[in-house]
Amino acid sequence: MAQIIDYNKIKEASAKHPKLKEINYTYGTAGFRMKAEYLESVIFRVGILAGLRSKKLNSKVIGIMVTASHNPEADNGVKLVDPNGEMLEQRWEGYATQLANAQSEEDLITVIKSIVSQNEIDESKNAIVVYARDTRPSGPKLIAALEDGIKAINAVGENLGIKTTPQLHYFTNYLNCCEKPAEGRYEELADKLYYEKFANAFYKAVGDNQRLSTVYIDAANGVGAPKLRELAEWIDKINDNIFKVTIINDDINARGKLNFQCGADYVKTGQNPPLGLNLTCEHRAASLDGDADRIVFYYVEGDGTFRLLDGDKIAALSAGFIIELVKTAGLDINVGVVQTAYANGSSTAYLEEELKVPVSCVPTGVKHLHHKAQEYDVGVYFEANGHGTILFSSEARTAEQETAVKKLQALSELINQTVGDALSDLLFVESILMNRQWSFQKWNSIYTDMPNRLVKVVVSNRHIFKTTNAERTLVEPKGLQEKIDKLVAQYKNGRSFVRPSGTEDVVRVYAEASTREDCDELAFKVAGLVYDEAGGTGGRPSE
Ligand code: G16
Repeated sequence: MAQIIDYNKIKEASAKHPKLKEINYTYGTAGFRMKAEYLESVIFRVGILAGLRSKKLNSKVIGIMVTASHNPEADNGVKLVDPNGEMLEQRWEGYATQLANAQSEEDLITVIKSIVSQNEIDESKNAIVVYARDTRPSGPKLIAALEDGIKAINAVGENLGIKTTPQLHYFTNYLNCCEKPAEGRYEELADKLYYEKFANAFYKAVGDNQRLSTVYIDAANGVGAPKLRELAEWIDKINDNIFKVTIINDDINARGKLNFQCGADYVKTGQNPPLGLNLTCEHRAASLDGDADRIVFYYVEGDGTFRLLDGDKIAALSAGFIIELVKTAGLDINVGVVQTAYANGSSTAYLEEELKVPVSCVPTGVKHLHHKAQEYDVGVYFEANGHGTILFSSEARTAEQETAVKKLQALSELINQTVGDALSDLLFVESILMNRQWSFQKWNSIYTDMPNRLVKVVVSNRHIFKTTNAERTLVEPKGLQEKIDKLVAQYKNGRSFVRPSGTEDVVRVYAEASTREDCDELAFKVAGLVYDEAGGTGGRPSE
């Protein structure tokens, strides 16, 4: 039966999820994200948008993830996923914003009609949407609003229940490129197919190499905890002596614990271990974020010094291993790395000077890194915060002969190529370390991080900050960049930049310099400039 658009039905359904007058919604770094109580109308409308996109793309399946990832538990958000498992095409982000900000029901219909006509959408095409959520308490209510939106546009919706963001990306792509599952509920199938694929790929990638010690995983009290536990059980079923994991911060039911003093963002920003982990120098540990798309690794030295193995170190480890395999196999394929302004200066120098690999810098947000990485046969991309993956072009995937090529193929199967995925990244890193028989200490020694610091500044309006040059230069407020430059010039190897967050209501300040003292001083001086310039509303940033 044709799923023709019924505009009256949309109007009626929308009246149950009215837009809050005072809010102007913006599609940020990874979709809409804010306090959960402001999101009902937005999520209803995202259901409509996904239906339109599916119709536009000839009934391909569109994915929707309700999550606020690393943000506090009270926030929520929504990410849209295109049929190939990648983030929503950027042109459509504009439509998402228009829909979210349409004030009345009439305005909403006008926007929908204009999207239909601008894109020559055949209204009679079927539409199908799969959706999932993380463990946030606000999730069920927002999913109900989403379902109303999906029904209002007469699309078919498949609820996948609680999933990690990368599982949703993976399954969306799977449904569009592989044979549709003949039977079984999508909710269970999405888990099974994911575990089966990555467990088997891990087994293949580690070969006969001796397994390493247990890795302790801080799951941020989020969805990564149950999913990693199940994935580890699948690996055990294949071979119970290749992967040992102990999961901590796995309480997904208690209120207030999600991302609280734990998780990848907390560890990366504070450069400290999470709550609940008694880290000694024997431990290898890692932290996921709230929707398990980021991972950072770490350990402590004998003298208690904390050592972070962040996204930059993951990129360096991966690129180094891949380049070696490519050389051994005598393959003529180009490997490149994509970073953002947050990449540690030492990591860029290591990649360019030691590994001799081309490095590009793009704005924050995996959507930007992903597109750039597609320009290489093998494109390695990781944000310093631990969000990233590796893209293998089909040329690299089908090359045959020799162990190195087989290993490359195994690696290409082990990484979730739709999006950064903490669980697949964990197995990927572990397999390289096993192949190399490297400790975390050895991995860390490939280069020494420049002391660096991230500071969040709360201001009354972060949108006055505009950047250029892959976010490394401020264009507005006028004159502020010159003041920052003057400060930076006073520090050896000083570097600092300022940008508005696209996921939190803050301005982010990054600084690095030759010494810890210089770096901290620079970071807080720049943060002070931002605070003064933009009428800071929180406390003045200080150590
Ligand atoms: C999201 C994006 C990342 C980005 C991060 C922080 O991560 O997917 O690419 O680095 O937000 O962005 P911003 O600095 O603009 O707040 P996640 O894990 O929160 O979805």
